Amino acid sequence: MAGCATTSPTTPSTTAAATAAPAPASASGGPACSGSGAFTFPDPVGDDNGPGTYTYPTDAVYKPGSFDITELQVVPSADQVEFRVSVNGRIEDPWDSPAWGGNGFSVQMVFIHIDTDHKPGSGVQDGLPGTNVRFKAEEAWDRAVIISPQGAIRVNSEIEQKAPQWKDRIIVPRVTRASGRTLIAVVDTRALGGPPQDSWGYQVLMQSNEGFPAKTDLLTRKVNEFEGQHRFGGGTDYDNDPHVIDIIVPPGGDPVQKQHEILSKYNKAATTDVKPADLAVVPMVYPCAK
Ligand SMILES: [Ca+2]
Ligand SMILES: [Ca+2]
Ligand SMILES: [Ca+2]
Repeated sequence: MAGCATTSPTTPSTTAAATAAPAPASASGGPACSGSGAFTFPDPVGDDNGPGTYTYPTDAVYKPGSFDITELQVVPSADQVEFRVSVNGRIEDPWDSPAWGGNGFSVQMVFIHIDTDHKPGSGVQDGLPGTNVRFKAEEAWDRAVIISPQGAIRVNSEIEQKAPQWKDRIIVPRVTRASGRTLIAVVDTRALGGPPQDSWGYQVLMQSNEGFPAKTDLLTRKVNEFEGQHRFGGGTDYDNDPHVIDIIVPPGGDPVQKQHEILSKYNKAATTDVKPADLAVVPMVYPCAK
């Protein structure tokens, strides 16, 4: 059942023989697709500032590059899919995640929203709680994978409290771990409703793991007007600004400029009773669609 994955004590069965070799990003800097839904999609370095203004929290654990997506890889094999999100810095565990049943890292958290049918009105337009973004009707997400350092019991409890209406769409990976600069989630293919297709769309929302989130936020860290010890800065003190630090954008044009434009389009005047229409609309990226 999609919402109730438990952490497996075994290591992921991802041997070179069992896993399709991911293609490297293409020389042009665009997506590299190797068929059967496998791909590598690049994101530039240095755009870990949301709409262009966001700054990291001041505490020393938030090291430069920690929230800067450099690449998304989707690697399908027989009965599971690996989602690999790389950042521009070695992933560390300053909060000692084993002490709280965690997954070997501390400050990052990623929500991967996936559009599996590209049909208007099919899926969910709201981003996961705490992201303050939404999707177009024709790009509504059908599955979301949470890559959190928190253990599966905690993540499932948060989903139950904050997004129960989507719990069958939200996937807590069978295994979540970090290796070098890469966050890795291993998901059962059946939790995705079937193997990844070249027609699928993805959006990677980079967030930060907040162990003490607000009651409307699914383990997300807030962005305020001014940065604080554990708050991002450069946004607003309300829930109208996108609470995402880096995203991926469709190929073509300057990806940094594109991201800044996308994440700047929200209603700054909406400070109370924020409506979906006030929020920034983030695009799905269809790396291998024909
Ligand atoms: Ca980036
Ligand atoms: Ca959809
Ligand atoms: Ca980006």
